Amino acid sequence: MAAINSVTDLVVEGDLAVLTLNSPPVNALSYGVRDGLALGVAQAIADPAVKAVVLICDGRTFIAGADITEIGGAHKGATLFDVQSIIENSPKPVVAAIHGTALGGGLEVALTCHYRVAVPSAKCGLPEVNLGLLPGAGGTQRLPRIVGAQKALEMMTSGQHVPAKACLAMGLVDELVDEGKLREGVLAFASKIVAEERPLKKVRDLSDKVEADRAHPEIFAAFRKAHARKFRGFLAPEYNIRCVEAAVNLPFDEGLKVERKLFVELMSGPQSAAQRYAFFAERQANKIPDVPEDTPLIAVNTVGILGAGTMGGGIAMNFANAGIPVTIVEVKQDALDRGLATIRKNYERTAQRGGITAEQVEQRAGLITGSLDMNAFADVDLVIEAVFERMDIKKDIFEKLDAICKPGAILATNTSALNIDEIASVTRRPEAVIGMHFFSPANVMKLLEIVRADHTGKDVIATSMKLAKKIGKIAVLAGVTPGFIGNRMLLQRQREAQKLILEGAMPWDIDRVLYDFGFPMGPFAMSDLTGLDISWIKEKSKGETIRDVLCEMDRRGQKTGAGYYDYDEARNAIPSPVTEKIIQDFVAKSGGNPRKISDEEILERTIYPMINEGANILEEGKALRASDIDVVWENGYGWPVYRGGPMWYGDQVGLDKVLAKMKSFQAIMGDQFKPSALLEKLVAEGKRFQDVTEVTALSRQPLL
Ligand code: 3H9
Repeated sequence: MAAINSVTDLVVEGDLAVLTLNSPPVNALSYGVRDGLALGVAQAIADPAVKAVVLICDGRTFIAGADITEIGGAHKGATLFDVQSIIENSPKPVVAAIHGTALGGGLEVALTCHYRVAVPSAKCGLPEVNLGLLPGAGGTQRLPRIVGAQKALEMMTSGQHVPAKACLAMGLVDELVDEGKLREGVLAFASKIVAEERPLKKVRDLSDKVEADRAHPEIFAAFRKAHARKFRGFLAPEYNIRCVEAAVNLPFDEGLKVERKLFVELMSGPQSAAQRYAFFAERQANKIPDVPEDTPLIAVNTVGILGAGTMGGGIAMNFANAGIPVTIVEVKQDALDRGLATIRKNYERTAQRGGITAEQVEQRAGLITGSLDMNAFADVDLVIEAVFERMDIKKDIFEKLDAICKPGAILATNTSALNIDEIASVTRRPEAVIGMHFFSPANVMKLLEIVRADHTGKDVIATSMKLAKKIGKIAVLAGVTPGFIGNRMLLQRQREAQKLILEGAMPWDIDRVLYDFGFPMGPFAMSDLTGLDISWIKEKSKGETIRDVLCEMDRRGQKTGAGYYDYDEARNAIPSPVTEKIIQDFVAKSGGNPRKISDEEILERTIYPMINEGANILEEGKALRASDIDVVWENGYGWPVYRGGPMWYGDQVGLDKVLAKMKSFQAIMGDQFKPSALLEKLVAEGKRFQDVTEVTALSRQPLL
């Protein structure tokens, strides 16, 4: 085998040249890979013995895209367009051999090859939209020419990874070969096209699909309308759509120009910067400085869950979905039956929507069994407690679990606020105790806060982080502190939102500002959805808060047809004159002096204290890094990903501005706005949250 460079090899076998890329972890199109491709294909073309060229990758995947770390940076070596032009204009057929994932620039390279072969487990996609981008190497023009505008729109705006079988059906892949036999399969395929003297198929020259689409311009308006809610606030989906429109309406090279212009605009804009940051932040969150990659893992083949309520049931579904059997224990038969019935209903609903098959419903529901006896946990590898948030109850349970569970089992609590060190203290094995804070609905929400207590074992942490990935969650490590990362910061926003309505803003003013900022809904609409009476006790209510008054009037949220808002038949929220009057009376009674509050103040009052609290959390070592806090907010609380998370947002606004505002609020309203010492320090040193690379108490290393 002849090395082209450190990441590319070329070998000639008979009349076929095989160009192999090996650039771990994902064969991204870094400059070395681009150079290797350009030189390798050129060399194969120049070799008179070669009749066709095969492009194949070593390692876990075909090319997974451009190297995201290089995007927006200075250019080096051959461009991707040079590479594509050499491949597409090759006088000898070039065949892409796909395993793992052909994504983004990777699929775009494959689309300049004349044929594509894949193993059944492979997937293809253009996920640039998730990075706030569009496929910028001709993908927006070539994909619609193979699969048509509708499918191209779906793939490009969802970023979905399409399984090889579906790719074959839509013509994106020419042939599937046996799993594990990609090399043999692609060589046989290449020999066949040489023997049959098949033509050089250039995707750019295909026209039947786009010509047919040209007669149906209405598909674009319909597509925009159907996805308006999902795309709200994001630039990239709209730009992807415009590129497909260009593919349908313009000659190939003109379409490429549109693609380039829009790509450059997105690449240099703030949304893509935030989304690329979010991509790496999510991956970074898995790295825990004092828990190395090779920490031995505990095998988790069975799981026990205590509590069959909404939370327990949702948690159970995650494990069943991943093929892990679950035993749910409840105190009473009717509660257990209700819990299991809800799980089945949820699965059936997913099946009705086409998410899973009827067979999968049975398979998954079948993995979840119920019991009334905690002794059923004797042999499970992991128990997750999901009962009431009361310390005395939790302590009692953990004492029992300690007595029942086998040595080595992980004992987790789903508490969202209680002190896990205290819970662990009642066991003889505090090293086995950890927090697994799922978010509601637990089978849907991506975030999992993994809470490390004082004595939690490293193997327990490493296992919990890995397990989170296995069940499709995004895990972030937090330390023990009231509310952990997410809820501790949320409290700041809730407090300010409640204060603002006593100062003159209406709930819908606050909701509108936060909705326009990009949250799926504001805090008051959220309260109406979850119910105002959560942890409200009728007998103890003294009408001391707006919420008390609303609950006493039986305005407890959507479930009672009214809360902060009124609701029409279709559950549309309507600003309520009743609530407005309640607030006005309340303010008048307490001697308040309502004033006009600007949108700017609403935003700063609700968001800046959260950023400040994030700084406190970071400083206390309850989060490892600022980006972990951002991952929590994006995946657990609906922070718009195109704004990167509260800490990233703080950096963009400028920490000096955030600090100055906190100080001015503090001067008027007191120490709830006391700036965090870390915020002060960063501003004094001209640094950002992103510069806080070292971590604190969580891994027991110094800050900054
Ligand atoms: C693009 O192509 C633009 C073009 O259209 C236009 C150009 C002109 N670059 O996710 P994992 C790293 S945009 C750099 O944990 P998995 C990742 O950070 C790109 N690094 O593995 C991680 O590093 P570490 C379009 C990358 O098995 C390691 O690889 N493509 C890239 O769960 C393992 O990643 C995409 O958006 C990259 N492109 O999932 C695909 N990709 O170990 C993005 C990964 O240090 N990638 N890394 O933390 C993915 O979706 C997943 O990584 C993949 C593997 C599915 C491939």
